[in-house]
Amino acid sequence: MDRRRYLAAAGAAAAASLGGCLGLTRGENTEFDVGMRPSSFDPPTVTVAVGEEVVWENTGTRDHTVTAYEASLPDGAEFFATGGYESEDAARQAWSNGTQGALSNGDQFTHTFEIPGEYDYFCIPHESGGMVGRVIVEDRTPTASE
Ligand SMILES: [Cu+2]
Repeated sequence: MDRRRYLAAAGAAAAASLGGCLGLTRGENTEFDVGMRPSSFDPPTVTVAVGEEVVWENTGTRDHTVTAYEASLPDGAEFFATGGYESEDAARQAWSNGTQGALSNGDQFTHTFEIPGEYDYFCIPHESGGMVGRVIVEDRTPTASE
């Protein structure tokens, strides 16, 4: 290959890898904030500002849930769970009645956090394997990068 061709190819490769990096930054072409491995959330902890939305995506092949630990919710905060259940009990019940509320590969779940504080959540089928996560909601204005 001649030198010009080589440089063009190298440039395209550099641009592609740079794009991959930017894809992981919140707000820069971000498709989701939290992915899912076979038995963990990735990353397990995310920090957002009040009023921001968190997007989960099942990036793995096993079914998972995103289910809030009701007892961990800050006062006045809304319960959240895949499947739209209104309580942790209802979500657990629905899962045991035929894996209702499951997020399959490529499915997304979003929740907007309106009350500051720490929110712990888990995946029902993999809770015993330690599949838990936390959303920290800070009482501040979102920065431009978010
Ligand atoms: Cu899971």
